[in-house]
Amino acid sequence: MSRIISRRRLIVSGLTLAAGATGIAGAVRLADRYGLIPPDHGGLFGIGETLTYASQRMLMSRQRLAREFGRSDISKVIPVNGRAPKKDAYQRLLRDEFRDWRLAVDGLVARPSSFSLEDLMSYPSHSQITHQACEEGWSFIAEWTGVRLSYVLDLVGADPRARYVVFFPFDSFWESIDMADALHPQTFLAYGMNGQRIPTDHGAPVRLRVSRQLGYKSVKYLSRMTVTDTLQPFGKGTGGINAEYGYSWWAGI
Ligand SMILES: Nc1nc2c(c(=O)[nH]1)N[C@H]1C(S)=C(S)[C@@H](COP(=O)(O)O)O[C@H]1N2
Ligand SMILES: [Mo]
Repeated sequence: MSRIISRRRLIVSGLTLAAGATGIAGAVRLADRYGLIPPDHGGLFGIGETLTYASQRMLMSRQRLAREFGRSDISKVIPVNGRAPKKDAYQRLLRDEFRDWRLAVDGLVARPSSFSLEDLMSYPSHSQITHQACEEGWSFIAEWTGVRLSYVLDLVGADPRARYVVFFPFDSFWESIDMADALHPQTFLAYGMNGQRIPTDHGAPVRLRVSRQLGYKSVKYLSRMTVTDTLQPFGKGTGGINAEYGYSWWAGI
C-alpha cells in the first residue's frame, strides 16, 4: 500500500472514530487540522459542503486532470457571463490595449510583485482545449493559452504552507481556490483563447482558468491576487462572491 493511501485510510478511519467518540465537533476539528474544511462550511449546506470537499480531497488524486479535447471539438457559439467592466480604470486600460495593465501578487509571498502582460507572455506557455461549464446550465469548449499559476507562484516565492489564493478582478466579482487547485497543472492565467488574445468579454487581458471547477471559479479581468492562510478577512469569509450568494465555494466537476 502506498504511503498516501495509508495516510488517507488513517484520516478516514480517524474521522469516523472521532465522529463516533466525540460527535461531529470532534470530526470537524480533525478535518480542519488536515485542511479539509471548506470556507463556506457555516452556511445552510455546511455539513454537506464539508463532506463533499473533504472526501474529494482525500479520495481523489490532487493532480487528477480535466478532460482535454481536440481542435475539432471547439464550440462555434461561445456565450459570455459577466461582460467587461464599465469602470473607467478598466476602460482606460482597454483603450491602450492593456499596455499599462499589471497583475499584482501579494500576501504570503517572499517577493510581492506585479506583472505586465508582456512579462506573463514571456514565461513558458501552456495551452489546453477544455470544457467550461456555467452553473446556469450552458457550457462550451475552447482552447486557452497562458502561463501556469504554479509558475507565477514560484516566481514570487509563495509560502508553501499557505492555504489559498484569492483573485480580484476589475468588477465586483471575486473568488478563491485552495493550494491543491492553485498548483494543479491545468490551473493557469490565460491571455489567449482559440489562438488569439482573449476577447474583451471573455476576460481580457488575463483570466484565471480552473479547469476542474465550474465556470464561476475562472475569474475574468484579473487585477490582483493574494496568497493567504485564511479567507476570514475577505467579504463574508466564505471564500468568494458566489459562496456569498449560496453557491458552493468548492465547485469541482
Ligand atoms: N470578473 C468576472 N469573472 C467571471 C464572471 C464575472 O461576472 N466577472 N463570471 C463567471 C461566470 S459565472 C462564468 S460561467 C464564467 C463565464 O466565462 P465566459 O464569459 O468566458 O463564458 O466567467 C466567470 N468569471
Ligand atoms: Mo457561471
